[in-house]
Amino acid sequence: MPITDFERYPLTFGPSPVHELKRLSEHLGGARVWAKREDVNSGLAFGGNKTRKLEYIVPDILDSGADTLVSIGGYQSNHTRQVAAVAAHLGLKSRLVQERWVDWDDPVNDKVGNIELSRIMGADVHLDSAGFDIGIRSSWENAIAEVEAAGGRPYPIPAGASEHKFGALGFVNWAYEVAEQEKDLGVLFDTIIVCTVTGSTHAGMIAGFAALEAAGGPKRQVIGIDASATLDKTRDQVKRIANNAAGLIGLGRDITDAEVDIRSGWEGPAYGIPDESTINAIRTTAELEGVILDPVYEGKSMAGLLDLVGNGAVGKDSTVLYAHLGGQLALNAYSSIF
Ligand code: 5PA
Repeated sequence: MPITDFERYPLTFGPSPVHELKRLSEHLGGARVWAKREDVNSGLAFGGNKTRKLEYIVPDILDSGADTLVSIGGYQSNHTRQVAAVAAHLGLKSRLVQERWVDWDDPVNDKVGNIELSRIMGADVHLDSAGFDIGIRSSWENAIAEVEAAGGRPYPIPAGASEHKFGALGFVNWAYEVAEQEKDLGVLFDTIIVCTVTGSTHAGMIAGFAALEAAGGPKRQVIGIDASATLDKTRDQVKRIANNAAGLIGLGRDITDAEVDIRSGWEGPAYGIPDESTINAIRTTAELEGVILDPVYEGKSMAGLLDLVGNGAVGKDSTVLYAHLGGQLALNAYSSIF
């Protein structure tokens, strides 16, 4: 059924802002670069891409009669912070598994930023020493079982809300929102650049833009920049989720391998660890635009954008939309870099 027929529980302010990055575009001497800002999309604990995904999951949460949201991420997970905020907003509890996804020795890594806010919002935060993996984890399954054993009614939300049946719908709708905003602004974004890790953000965009194209819309390239450093796993997951979303919205065909365009080279040495290109992208965007990016996700996708536009892989006559998905709170655990 069409995306407009899926129930959506409002958690965001409405369409997220779109604006041009004029000084950055001048600096690159070519493509016009714009940003669409999920980092300022909501008043719930600074929002971000998961808040948008959760809008399509909350109706199912409320129908289920659950009293506790159970989710998982790294110590500095943006996702679990947004789950904690949505739980507070709905009057539910949250139980969060925070694994040591990043081998990062900052002494406040498990204390400040995202995890601090989750604790402030009353989440039941459990640290776990397991390393990074975007798949389904036993620690998360155990947490669900523990909530049940204690007489609670858990609602499971997987990492990044990605492997959830409705996980990609928020970004299917994002594509439709872009198409509306283009009309108002009189621009056409031929290239979208998005950071990809657990996959449902990118997957939703792929399915959404494919449906728009099938309805007579323009052809665009949606380029994912890998920040997982486990590219094959992320690519499989994006394809699977995009196909699921395509089925839900009645695209009527499978998503092709060519549509799952995920580029690597900017993921750094590991998930959560920035390299020189990440730090350069963060500084460049901050100094030229006053726009803040994080070292785990958006700094990496911006590093990809700067190189792809800079080396002509994305043409100088392109109009590029950079999806800013949030994540700045993690900067609190990376002060040593700056
Ligand atoms: C995240 C994810 P996907 O996981 O949907 O691919 O999105 C990648 C992404 N930008 C991009 C920001 C700011 C993000 O937070 N974050 C995860 C988290 O636990 O916070 C799911 C990994």
